[in-house]
Amino acid sequence: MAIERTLSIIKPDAVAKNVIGKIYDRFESAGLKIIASRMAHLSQNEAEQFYGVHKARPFFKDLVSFMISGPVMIQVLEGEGAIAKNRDLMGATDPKKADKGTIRADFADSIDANAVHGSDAPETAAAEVAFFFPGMQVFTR
Ligand code: RTP
Ligand code: MG
Repeated sequence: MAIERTLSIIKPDAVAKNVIGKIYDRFESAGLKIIASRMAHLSQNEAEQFYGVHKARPFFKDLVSFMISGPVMIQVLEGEGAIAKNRDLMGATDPKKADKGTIRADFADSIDANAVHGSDAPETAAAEVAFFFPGMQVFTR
């Protein structure tokens, strides 16, 4: 399988719970490398742009308010099949439906406060990485 990059966000609920390190350990233990990262408190405009694909959905307003409710940790993960691997580690959108041992099953409280975001396809991964890390510097090892 090809080496891919994907965009991951640790959402405000998980940052508030002080589990950034525990979530990073899930990525690293699965063979994904953190090749860029930064903490940010998103503006409403940034959150609306980032989740623009959901603009017409009934949950859009709540999603944006939640994403700007506190700081987030944003990272680029790299590894074999990184996009699908990260989605597997995350678990289902609704933590009640997420498989045991996934990040959302273990750290998320609700479908809104669901701990992590992960890109869902190669096209969205490329766009989302460029959105948060324009002109990204990569540190190989
Ligand atoms: P994400 O984009 O954050 O990684 O989540 P996802 O792919 O698993 O889910 P997606 O369909 O992209 O939805 C984005 C976020 O919107 C909220 N949502 N609420 N009430 C609802 O039916 C509903 N559906 C989605 C979730 O917080 C989800 O993470
Ligand atoms: Mg999504």
